[in-house]
Amino acid sequence: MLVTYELVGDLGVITINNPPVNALSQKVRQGLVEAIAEAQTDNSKAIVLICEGRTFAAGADIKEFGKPPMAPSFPEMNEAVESSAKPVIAALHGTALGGGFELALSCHYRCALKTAAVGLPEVNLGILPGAGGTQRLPRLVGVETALDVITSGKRVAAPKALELGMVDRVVEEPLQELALAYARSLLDEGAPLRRIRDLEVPAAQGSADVFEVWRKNMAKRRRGQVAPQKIVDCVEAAVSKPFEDGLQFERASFFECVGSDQAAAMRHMFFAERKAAVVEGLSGNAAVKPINRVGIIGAGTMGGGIAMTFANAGIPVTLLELNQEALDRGLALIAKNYSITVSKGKMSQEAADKRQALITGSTSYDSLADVDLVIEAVFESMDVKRQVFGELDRVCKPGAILASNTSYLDVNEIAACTSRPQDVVGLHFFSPANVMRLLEVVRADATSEDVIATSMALGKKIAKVPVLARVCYGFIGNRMLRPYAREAQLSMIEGASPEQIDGVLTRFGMAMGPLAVGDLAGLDIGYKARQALTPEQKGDPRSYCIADALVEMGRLGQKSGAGYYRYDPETRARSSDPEVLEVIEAQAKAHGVQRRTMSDQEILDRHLMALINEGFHILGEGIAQRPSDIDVVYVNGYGFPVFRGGPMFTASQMGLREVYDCICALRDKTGADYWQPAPLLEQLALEGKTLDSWSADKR
Ligand code: T1G
Repeated sequence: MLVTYELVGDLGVITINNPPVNALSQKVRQGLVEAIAEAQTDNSKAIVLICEGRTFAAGADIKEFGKPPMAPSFPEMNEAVESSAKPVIAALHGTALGGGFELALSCHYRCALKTAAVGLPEVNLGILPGAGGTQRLPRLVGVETALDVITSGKRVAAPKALELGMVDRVVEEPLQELALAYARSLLDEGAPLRRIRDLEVPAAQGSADVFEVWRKNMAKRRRGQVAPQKIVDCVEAAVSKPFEDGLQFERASFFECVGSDQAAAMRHMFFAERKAAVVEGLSGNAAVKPINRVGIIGAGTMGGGIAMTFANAGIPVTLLELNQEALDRGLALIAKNYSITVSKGKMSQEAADKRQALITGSTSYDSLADVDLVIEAVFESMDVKRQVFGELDRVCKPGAILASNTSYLDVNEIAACTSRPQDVVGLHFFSPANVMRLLEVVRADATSEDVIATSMALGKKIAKVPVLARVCYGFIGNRMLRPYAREAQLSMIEGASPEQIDGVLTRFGMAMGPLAVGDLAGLDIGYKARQALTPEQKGDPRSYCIADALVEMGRLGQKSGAGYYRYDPETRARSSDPEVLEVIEAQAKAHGVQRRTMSDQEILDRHLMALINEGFHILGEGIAQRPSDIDVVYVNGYGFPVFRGGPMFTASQMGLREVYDCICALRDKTGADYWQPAPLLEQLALEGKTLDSWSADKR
């Protein structure tokens, strides 16, 4: 029974029990409508609506999307609840999200456990609340708060929700008992049957201007996404239309979104992120080791960010540097980062102090003797890493996990520097490490199953999205970045400007264009890395000569005020620089390249196909476990637009045959070896197969 109804004294209790997250599937909606009807007929005076298991309803059953709507619909269910002649009181625990919170909004009162959170995260699925959320929430909390909550999709903790009016009471455990007591007190007070649909939207805030401001705000913060704009339209309708009309407007907007490509892509990402945590082929007895204390070597930007990540998750850290001065600098940087967060009002001083106190500095390896995990974040040089891992092997207790944050180096070689290669793993964080969600977990040949299982579980615990990779140059993300960066360089020398290239890719939805990213990271980094390579490893000189020339002119990117662009020293505002065009033209001449007009479509094809083709190499070689893992890496670590679902999803949407033909055309046009289609792509395209069918066959 997914929904049950019982009488407790003179109060009715409706209980939903649909594990794991009480999603409101058709059967649950049906059960709920029947239970409400039954409660009207007995001598109950009020009805408490509660859920079993770990959470109140987490929303619609996402697996039902894309199927024909099944009655009763969400609006019908909510209408039944709101129209109840007896007061219905929602009792919330865990997370009341999406359709779950909209159901709670259809109840007459809401109480919540102190630890609960509420929210309308539909925007993260490329859709909008389709069960009255955009109409009821503004009536309850006003336009501004409603817009903030719905367009951000954020979870609002119960105490804050109480402050905002999203819930009426915060209670302690046991929830059911206290919810019944709350229901009784409402009856005793003679509290009215408060139907949100009958409330007026608080007027003062509903000026036309507010909506314009939010539309512009969304165009920036959620660039390229359709749903956030429609959310603003719907909230505006809550002000301008009667409730029933607003509800219909919301419903129509919801259906426009739910069938869209953007929603399909974002749904794909939702499940992809969850699937990424699953390690294929682990034997049943892989054990997750407890990680109670972590050592981090290197207090630079990366090490400091990683230290904050653990402190934020409540795990104590020993931060190691070679000398006191470097350590002090690192600790001061962490303190500064926390104080900025506090000054923005995003964290209390108390919380910041607590986190900072979890980070202890040290200049001696011996202080790592009893940590459960060490992460090395020192300079990218095999010689340096060799030395560090030799030391770790000497001081760390048996069974400690020894991890490297390397972005490119061979983790097998690092593991071989120790007497315990089974305990060595790559944990590749992305900068700034306390902000970026992606974590590449790199398993070397000898890495034990326990260490893999522990790393993946730990990733989740520290609020990252862990993705498993095997060893190769650059793992998943940085390996794909190389051909992408190559195309940016070649497009320039062949005729495009940095502005055109970055413009095409940001219009596609990338967070930044490749050349602006280069300026941000610093052009000297790639330059230095190239110095260590043989001409053969460096590849076609046309793919780096412009970058080299700029660095040799002292144009290192943002930090020197100029790179592919010029930067205002005060505001960092970016502008075009005719000098760069001269450099490009000189390099083209020197390399015998005739520059030409390049279409935006060609630029897009070349960058996108470079990513996709490398993705197929990575899949075919078994570096990534599954196509969707590559999407998770690219969306969470490299600014690929979430509403396109990642490079592999984009390839699937285009059709593999079309992708293959596009890559073959690039090969035939350029004669370049690297445009040879990846064997796996070729095989699937020619056999008319899809990535989904390939994944299914593999299982
Ligand atoms: N539908 C179907 N399956 C879901 C689901 C859902 N809404 N939510 C979670 N799952 C599955 C998930 O795939 C996983 O499966 C398992 O449950 C546990 O999830 C009308 C249209 C609730 C905070 O966006 O945010 O309502 O991998 O690993 O870390 O306007 O799940 O075990 O097979 O994430 O404890 C809006 C989405 C829907 C909430 C729990 N709701 N869920 O986190 O577990 S749209 C959401 C979450 C909607 C209305 C609209 C989280 C969670 P498996 P988990 P968790």
